[in-house]
Amino acid sequence: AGRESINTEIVTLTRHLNEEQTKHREATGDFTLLCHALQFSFKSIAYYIRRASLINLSGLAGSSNTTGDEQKKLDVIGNDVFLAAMRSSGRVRVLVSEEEEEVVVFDEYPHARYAVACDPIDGSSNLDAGVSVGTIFGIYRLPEGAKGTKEDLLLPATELVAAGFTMYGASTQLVLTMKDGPVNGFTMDNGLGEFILTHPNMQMPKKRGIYSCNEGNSKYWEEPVKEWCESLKSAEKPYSSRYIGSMVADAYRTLLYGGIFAYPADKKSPKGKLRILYECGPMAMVFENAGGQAVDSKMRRMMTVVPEHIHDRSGIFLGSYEEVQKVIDVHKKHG
Ligand code: AHM
Ligand code: MG
Repeated sequence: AGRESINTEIVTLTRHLNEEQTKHREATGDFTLLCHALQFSFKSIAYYIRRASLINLSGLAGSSNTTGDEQKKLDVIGNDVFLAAMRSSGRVRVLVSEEEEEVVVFDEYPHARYAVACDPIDGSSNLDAGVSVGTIFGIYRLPEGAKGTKEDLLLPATELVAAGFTMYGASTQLVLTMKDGPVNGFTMDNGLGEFILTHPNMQMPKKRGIYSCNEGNSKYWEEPVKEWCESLKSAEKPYSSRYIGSMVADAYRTLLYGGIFAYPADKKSPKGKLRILYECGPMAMVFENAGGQAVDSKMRRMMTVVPEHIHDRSGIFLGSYEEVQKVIDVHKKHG
């Protein structure tokens, strides 16, 4: 009696990764090491995001800018942190970042076996308002003899060995999935400094009346998209509309509650807005592995779409299986 009930059998991300590694007898530990470096970059970015609002709002802690240097924007910090972590892991050969025009090649590690695509801080236009932002990432295993060029990354998401995202919100949430594996959700415990497995084997609801898109673009939408959206609003029980404008936050809510997130290609942006390699592809893998669907504006399975260039964009619909099916059905009807 009088004993506090403290759970001492928690599964940290580190433990989870170790357990995964021992399941695969052929595993060399390279992938696990890469994930540890990823984990560190998420912790750092979370930390800098928290600190940045202090520095900017009240000029506290480390803001002394006597040299007149402009404070490094968080986008740049996020990118630098991510790149440094990936480089120092020694396991990454090539990397694509939203913040880098060209592919980044780590020539100091010619035998590294992985390629990484990422958006270090997605939704950064929301940062000053304290709205959640996130990091999206996808990891590919390089084939034997890969030369370490951008071609190594011009792959469909079906080739991903792992993908996921971290959301920097009221708490920091990490969602991680491996090829054909379950989707696991971790919550950062700031006291312990560890990601704790809080959402094992995430399965999203098959349907839910919530839609999430920038309806301000609707005048540019193609006919099937307009019809689909109208049908949600005129349903017997009309859908709720939720749009944060930060993909990771909108996607995380959709994953938990169900519904659909859409950023269609339209007459103004015929190729869509979101990027295939580090926004659409990894998200599609997470959603499919959680029992949902993801398609592009041509109603192709998102995971099969191959980018021609590293920063190529695509329209996307992702969410609960039945909600995405509705979009597909309306498009079929239009032929
Ligand atoms: P970014 O990579 O420049 O941050 O843009 C991507 C963001 C997504 O997070 C979000 O889904 C979308 O842009 C919102 O776009 P819009 O403001 O056009 O609705
Ligand atoms: Mg982005």
